[in-house]
Amino acid sequence: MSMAAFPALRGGNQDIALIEGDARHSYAALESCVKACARGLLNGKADLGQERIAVLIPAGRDYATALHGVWRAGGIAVPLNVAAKAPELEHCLLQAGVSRVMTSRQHPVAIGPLCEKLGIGASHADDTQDAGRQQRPLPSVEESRAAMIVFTSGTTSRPKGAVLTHQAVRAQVTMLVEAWRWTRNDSIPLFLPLHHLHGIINVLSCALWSGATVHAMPKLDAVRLCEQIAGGVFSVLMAVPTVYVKLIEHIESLPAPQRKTVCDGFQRMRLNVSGSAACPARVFARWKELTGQALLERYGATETGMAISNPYDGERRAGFVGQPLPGVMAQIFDENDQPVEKEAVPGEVRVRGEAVFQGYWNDERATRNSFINGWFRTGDIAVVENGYYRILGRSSIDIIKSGGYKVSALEVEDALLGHEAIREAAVIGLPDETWGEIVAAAVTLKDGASLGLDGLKQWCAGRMSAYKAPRRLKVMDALPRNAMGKVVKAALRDLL
Ligand code: MLC
Ligand code: AMP
Repeated sequence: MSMAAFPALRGGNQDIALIEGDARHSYAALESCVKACARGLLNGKADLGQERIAVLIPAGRDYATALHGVWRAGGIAVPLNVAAKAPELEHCLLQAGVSRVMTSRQHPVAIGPLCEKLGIGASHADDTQDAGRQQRPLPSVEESRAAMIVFTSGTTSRPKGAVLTHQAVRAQVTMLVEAWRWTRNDSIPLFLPLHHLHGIINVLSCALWSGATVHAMPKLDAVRLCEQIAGGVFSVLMAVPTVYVKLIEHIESLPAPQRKTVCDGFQRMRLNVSGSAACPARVFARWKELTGQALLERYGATETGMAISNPYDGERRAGFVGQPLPGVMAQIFDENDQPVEKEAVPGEVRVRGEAVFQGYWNDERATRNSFINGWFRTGDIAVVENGYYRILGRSSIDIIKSGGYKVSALEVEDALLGHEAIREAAVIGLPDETWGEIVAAAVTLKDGASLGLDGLKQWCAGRMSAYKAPRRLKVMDALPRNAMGKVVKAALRDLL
């Protein structure tokens, strides 16, 4: 299909698109920043021609400016984790062949030395205003072109870049806007990171497509969020289960009158959504008891966008993720790659449709392995019961979900082997009430070496994002191995 990339900022000129601290940015102001940014990036060129531009900016006007600026100029945006450590950023920058990193003067991220080392340019999203004065036309970008590379961990050690076209982005956004009834009257807090689809698509892009208002927050602050919700500031909340656990803890700690005001505030909202990891039935039940809200749980992945959802109207079932969203084809397959038509028979969830990604950037082999007969293999095992999907788990023990973040056990193991005291390392996820799973490591040490959890945490701090660092450590004489010499991770779970 050849169509121009969607405009995406669809609020009335004077409507407020983004609130950031005391600053309120109208749609008209954001639109002019985006155009200026795009012209600055082009700097006289007609089209960026799929140049990869990293966006390393926390939530706020500069992030939206950079993302849309890159799109309008014909580039591919590569949103990166502002809290990532240098080795992680280096991997993504090199893997995606990034030519320039956009940062924000207001929220600087120390990327200078790394850019210098890699010979990559850096510019501020709000620095391009002068170049932007020339009123050159912006390119017409076909929908079939790539819009974004989003890095995601998998069963390979280092994260892979999933390529999403403008068509896929539009399909993901319009599907959710319709399914969850977004309108310009909506108002949503944004505290999730903006290098994953949950923050980028479900919160920011759906809101801006609908002409709604996004309140950008530097991080989750349960106290402040609950105060604002008591004050009726928001109509919609989208979060990972860990956030609901943290909100429940906070609400339960409040004195009765204050607790009632906060719970009444949540009750008045039109929608509370949970996703990115399994929402435990007890969290669903407690949230309903406290706030009267039946959490709408949905299921998705970086490669597919949101795929399966409980209904807006109708029964939202605890422990279930609902039914395929409009436009999404989802199907359970058995080990022989045959579709499972019967209820209650488990198999792998596979997804196809307009919203699904194109492939992994520069990784044909991984792309080939992740599709079968046009279906994307999610690696998640599910059953359908009474018409609703229920996710049972993952086919690989090497994928951990912690606080909604996907962590590759192999990536953490590779990193740990760089520690001078560690001879062997095996990493697994352990169940945890707050985080869903936490990262745990079993290691053997080199002769005469010693290692404690605090020392390991300190060592990890400069080398990997906090959510990947092991929270449990077991030093062993030998790792449990099978006859083939492979570590038996299932056995490790019991030992840890
Ligand atoms: C942080 N900590 C963790 C942790 N993350 N501990 C265990 N497991 C983790 N995953 C530790 C920190 O090191 C710190 O410890 C303490 O917890 C508080 O950290 P924090 O960063 O201040 O936590 P907080 O701000 O409360 O963040 C919690 C959170 C965050 C849930 C908001 O984890 C988050 O934004 N998760 C969302 C990830 C996401 O968007 N995933 C979507 C992927 S897309 P100490 O010792 O220093 O105090 C996808 C598709 C789909 O999955 O379906 O959506
Ligand atoms: P990511 O690669 O970070 O996009 O994570 C995608 C993965 O998150 C999926 O493959 C699932 O394993 C998991 N996931 C997302 N939503 C849910 C959910 N509602 N219940 C269980 N798992 C989920």
